[in-house]
Amino acid sequence: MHRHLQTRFVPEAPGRSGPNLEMDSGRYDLRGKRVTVVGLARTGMAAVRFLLARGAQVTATDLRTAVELQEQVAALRPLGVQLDLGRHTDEVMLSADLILLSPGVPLSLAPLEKALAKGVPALSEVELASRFLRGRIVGITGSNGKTTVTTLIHEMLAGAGLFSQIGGNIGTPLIGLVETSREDGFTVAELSSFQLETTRHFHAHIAVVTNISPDHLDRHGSMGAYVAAKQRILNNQDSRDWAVLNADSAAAADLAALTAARVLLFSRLREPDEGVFVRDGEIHSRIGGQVRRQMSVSDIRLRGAHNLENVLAGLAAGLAAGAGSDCLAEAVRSFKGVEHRLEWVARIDGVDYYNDSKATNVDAVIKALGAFSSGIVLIAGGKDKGGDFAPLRPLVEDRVRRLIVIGAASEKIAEAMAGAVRIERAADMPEAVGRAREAAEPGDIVLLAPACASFDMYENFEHRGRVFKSAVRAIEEASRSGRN
Ligand code: UMA
Repeated sequence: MHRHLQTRFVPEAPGRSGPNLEMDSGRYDLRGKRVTVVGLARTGMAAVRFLLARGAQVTATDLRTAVELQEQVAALRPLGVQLDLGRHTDEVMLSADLILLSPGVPLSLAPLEKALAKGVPALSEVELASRFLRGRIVGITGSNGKTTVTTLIHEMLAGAGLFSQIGGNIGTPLIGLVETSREDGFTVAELSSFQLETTRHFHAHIAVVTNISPDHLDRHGSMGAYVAAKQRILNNQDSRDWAVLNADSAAAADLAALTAARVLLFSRLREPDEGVFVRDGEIHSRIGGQVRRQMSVSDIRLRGAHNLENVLAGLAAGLAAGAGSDCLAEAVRSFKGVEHRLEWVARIDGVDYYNDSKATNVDAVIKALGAFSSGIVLIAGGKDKGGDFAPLRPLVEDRVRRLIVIGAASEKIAEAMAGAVRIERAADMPEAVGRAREAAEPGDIVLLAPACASFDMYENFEHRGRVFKSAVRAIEEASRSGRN
């Protein structure tokens, strides 16, 4: 028997008098309904467009002013959208038939609390989207690894010849994927606790929980409330569905008791009764009691134990979706990870190049260095965030062959690492990559892991990562054409 999971929030008051939102064959009938959209960034803009196309009367409100939201105002005014900017009033919430929340908007807003108390329904855009999306939803939540697992599952399904589209917290609001969704296809959705907090009918045909550890406690107030939001991903599942849970994360594995779906556990450390696991360096599945070898751990290009877990999660979801083992193994072999997160770029003359431009702090660089045993040529530096580089020293001493520093923090890093490793200075990224190439020996790793922000030399970490990759590609080209 399926148990509805409780949180402190009841998104739609039962028995509320007033317009019925659920007339259109289980979907919300939005024609003529007064809908207030809260937040006008990516989610809000996509939601407004969706609501207008379905005949709703839309009001949009945002704490930012009309001056700050010039582009949005210019786009929405001609469409007849009422705008209430620079504040959130009681009126705009209380007069609505439905309130649609952007994920970044907390439920604790005073006017919103008043409206909820009066029984005005408030939903996340993910809830609304899920009522209209055609086909099956693969929902991925968790504290870490969501983006990697979401991307991998999407690539697995597409590689198996299935129709798959990707969105959610990863950046594309789900509401914008309704039009392109297909009855015979999948929508692979990264879901944050913010997006899940106000779901009601949301139904994941395959739900994945990568792991659960403390996060976003400022918004949710307590670990209990955070977990309660995450576990809503299992609501409304039935015995035809699948829940993919991490056996090595107690808080995630405990959720098995809360779903009516078939459970697949994944584990690096043990062999679950049903699920995906590692035995002697080989990844196996056991589904319906049948053990099957799927691929080797060495097929995974991504480094680090956390990435092995991510692959196990993706594989379990891929099997649940019905993709063939060969296609899944091929997708893992060619999966380079998410851009700028320990992303494999190329192998040139036996040296592997990795882009970890997202490693903007010392902790992230410790993780990156931990993913390789030795022979690392490290490119670091950029805009110093005021942190202490000293914690890097033991790993640098142990694993780094040469350190190449760039950007404003060059001298501070060089000082902190003096005597631990040979250090060189480079004026820009192409020079740093060139020096790294000279220093690296076959079997080595060239790693961009800056431990700094990028704003001294680049627009953002993505820009820095792209500059690194194009410098690597230039070397690759030159090497191929024999010029080097
Ligand atoms: N706003 C208000 N009132 C408030 C709070 C915010 O009006 O009380 C307004 C802001 O002024 C702004 C707008 O709301 O104009 C911002 O809304 P938003 O923060 O929901 O931003 P979106 O661009 O719609 O992005 C959201 C997700 N953002 C958050 O969850 C904070 C994006 O996740 C997501 O990619 C996108 O929807 C599409 O689904 C980002 C994120 O940081 C990447 N997620 C967190 C994380 O990964 O840790 C959860």
